[in-house]
Amino acid sequence: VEASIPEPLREAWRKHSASEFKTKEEFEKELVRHIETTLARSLYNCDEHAAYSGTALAFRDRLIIEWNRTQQRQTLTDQKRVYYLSLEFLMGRALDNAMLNVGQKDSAREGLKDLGFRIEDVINQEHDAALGNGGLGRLAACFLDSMATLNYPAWGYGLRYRYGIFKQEIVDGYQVEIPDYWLDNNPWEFPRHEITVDIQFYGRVNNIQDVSGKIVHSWEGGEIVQAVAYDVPIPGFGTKTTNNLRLWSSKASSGEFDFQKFNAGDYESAVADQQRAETISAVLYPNDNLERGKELRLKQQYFWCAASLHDIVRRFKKTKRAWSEFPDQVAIQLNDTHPTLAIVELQRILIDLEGLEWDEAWNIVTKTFGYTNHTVLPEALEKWSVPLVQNLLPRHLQIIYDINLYFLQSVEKKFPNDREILSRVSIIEESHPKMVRMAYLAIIGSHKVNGVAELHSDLLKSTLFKDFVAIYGPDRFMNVTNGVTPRRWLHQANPALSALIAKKLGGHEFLTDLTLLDNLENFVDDKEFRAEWSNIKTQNKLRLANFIQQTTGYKVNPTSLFDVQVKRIHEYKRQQLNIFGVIHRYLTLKAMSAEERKKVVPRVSIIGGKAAPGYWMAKTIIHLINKVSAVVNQDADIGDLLKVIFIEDYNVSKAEIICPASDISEHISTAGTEGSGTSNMKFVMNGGLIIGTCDGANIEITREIGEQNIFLFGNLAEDVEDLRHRHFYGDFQLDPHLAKVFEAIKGGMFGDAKNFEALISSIVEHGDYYLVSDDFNSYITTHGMVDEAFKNQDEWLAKSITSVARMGFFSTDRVINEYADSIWNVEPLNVNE
Ligand code: GPU
Repeated sequence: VEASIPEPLREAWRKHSASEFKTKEEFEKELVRHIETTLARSLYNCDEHAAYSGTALAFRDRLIIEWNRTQQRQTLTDQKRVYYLSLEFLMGRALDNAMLNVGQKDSAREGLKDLGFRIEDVINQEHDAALGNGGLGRLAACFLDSMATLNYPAWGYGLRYRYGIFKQEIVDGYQVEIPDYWLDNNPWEFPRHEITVDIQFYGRVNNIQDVSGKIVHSWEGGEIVQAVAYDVPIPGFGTKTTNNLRLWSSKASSGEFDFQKFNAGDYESAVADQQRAETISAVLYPNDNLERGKELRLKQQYFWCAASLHDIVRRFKKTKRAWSEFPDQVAIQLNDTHPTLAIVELQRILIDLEGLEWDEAWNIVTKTFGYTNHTVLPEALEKWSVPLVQNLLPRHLQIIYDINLYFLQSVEKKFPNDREILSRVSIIEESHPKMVRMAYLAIIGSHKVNGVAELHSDLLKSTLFKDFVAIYGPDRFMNVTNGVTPRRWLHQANPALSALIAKKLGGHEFLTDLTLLDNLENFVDDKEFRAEWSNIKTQNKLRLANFIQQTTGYKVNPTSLFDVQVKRIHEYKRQQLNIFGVIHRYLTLKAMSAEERKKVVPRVSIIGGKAAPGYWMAKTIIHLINKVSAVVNQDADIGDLLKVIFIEDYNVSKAEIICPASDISEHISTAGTEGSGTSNMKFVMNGGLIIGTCDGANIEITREIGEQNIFLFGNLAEDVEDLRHRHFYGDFQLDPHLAKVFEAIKGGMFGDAKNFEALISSIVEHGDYYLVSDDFNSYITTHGMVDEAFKNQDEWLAKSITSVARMGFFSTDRVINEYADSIWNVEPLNVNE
């Protein structure tokens, strides 16, 4: 409903229109006002959490003022918008980011000090917004930051889960999952109870012939669930743009259905219906790189796609343009196949509700969508069983069949003598039950398909999507290598390094043009600069050491080499390789003489990450890490030479402490399995070196920073298939060093050996799918080179500075500009007019 105030009455509005604080004084006034009124507290009962809430509310006011202006500006200029559809947005904390992006952190620091608080303690009160599993969700969050910073008119669309990713606790070495209820007094969201969409499920399709003889499809019956919008403001860095992230929450439709039941005295069943509706947005599925085909997940996907598309179409229709202009106004990016139903839903809207012809509609659809693939792992590729889709979304299944029919007809025309290709590329897999292959549907319904790093995009073209390259030609497939936002991952996480760089480069411009970092190379030999650089790393390691002591009780020596692997626990990411390497190091140390030990570089191995609750092998790996930690850390004979730390409940805010503190970090996936990886970029940007395989973006990082600045090891992607094949036919030799590690485990050195039998037999008996044994020797040898290199601190420092200087490519600003140019065809808005 439009409720615009007529021009003659706008004077009073203009006079009293909200304005943003610009000084410490004004901030204090806002803060005290919020604490005393909004929060109903006072100076007699204002704890740190109330100080956090008040500060957040003061900044939220600022954001919403800019948010309003941005939306107004974008409506007036009426140009093409981008919609980023993602089931995950791993945002982390918002307050520090808001302070830095609007450029008022100093006002806040001083203001809070005046009122009796330390800004760091206040910031630490915030609960992470953890609506994601890992890299895919964090990438979406970095994209939002870059899109706002670059002034693109862009919206994120997601689900407002009541429970984000679970909180991980370690009990007796085992992972235990605790629900993450995070919504209580979350100041960063604005409920829009007036923005709702009714979403239909189940029911049946009636095919009716209209007067002209045309068949009209009408989807009837079933149940209705209501989607309610919650908006989260996304401030750009150093710009007026504040974009919107719209998250949908499910609730029972207020339709007559409930009332009838209620009036009939069936109160309990009315309440049960309500709860069933609310279940849709209740919980984030905690799987990373794994799809399990659960009906509720499909419901989530349709609920979110349908609500978002309805919103987008509603906005488009307000402009009164012809449908043919839709792709000139709207670009929709699919973050993996999770939102693929949006393709079908738009086609349904256009033909069933708006009366367009099939071809005209399909032309609009394919011009509108772009699809990003994030993995080649078969277990992560979504397939939905046909009976499931038939039951939940009967009309959509018909449309999918029609899309498939027309597609296969065109393939047949192109390859008339190839019968095989039709079954290979069919959207419907002819299995029992039949399955809908979502990636194929996403390719067919989009005009561009991209992978997330060069190797990954090449693998897509040469393996998974090979037939589609033959069908559509190579132009539909492209690469856009991932990045990270330097605002959060350098400026916010490592303020000292950001300040030092700014001092050297004469300002903070590098934060919005990261390629400017290359000027740092001029100072690699600058003595004072090097000393400051090294000192900052030491301070960051101290901060992490303190954190480790507070959270684990273990004392680690900050002069040791800090070796970090933090990411989701997965066999393909090979935390097992890491911990076997640690055990090998421990055994080696134990066998050394006192003289030999004097030459050893002391090391702290830090590992963190969550395992999917149903991923038993990943949980076994966590268990082993914790058992090794317990044995090694209490071994007085070894002392500081080796410490093993498992970081509990790894999340975005912990990553902000960990990334700046690493000397070396591990990105050691089996070659050809990691889409891109993005923590590799965060670590190098913070002056850490990396050890890694030739996989994902490691390859491009190497190309940028130079081979001499990275520790690469292991088999290449092109050799993996052959090695697996050979193992399968019994050609497998356990690496002798690894054999010793297994002997130690089997001998009970880390508790009951039975606990780890399956982990060992997956390698020794079952073909070593992830090539842990094949890469083991290369891995430990390369770690030996890391130790040697660390002894020469001068050279290490040069590598660190040079690497940071060459990381300009890995900003999500570059990534977003590439998407905008080659997929979305959108321009940034001029915000200075
Ligand atoms: N990724 Br599929 C996830 O985090 N979760 C998933 O379910 C899938 C992919 C990751 C890739 O594993 C990682 O290599 C990549 O850097 C990231 O997406 C962002 O593209």
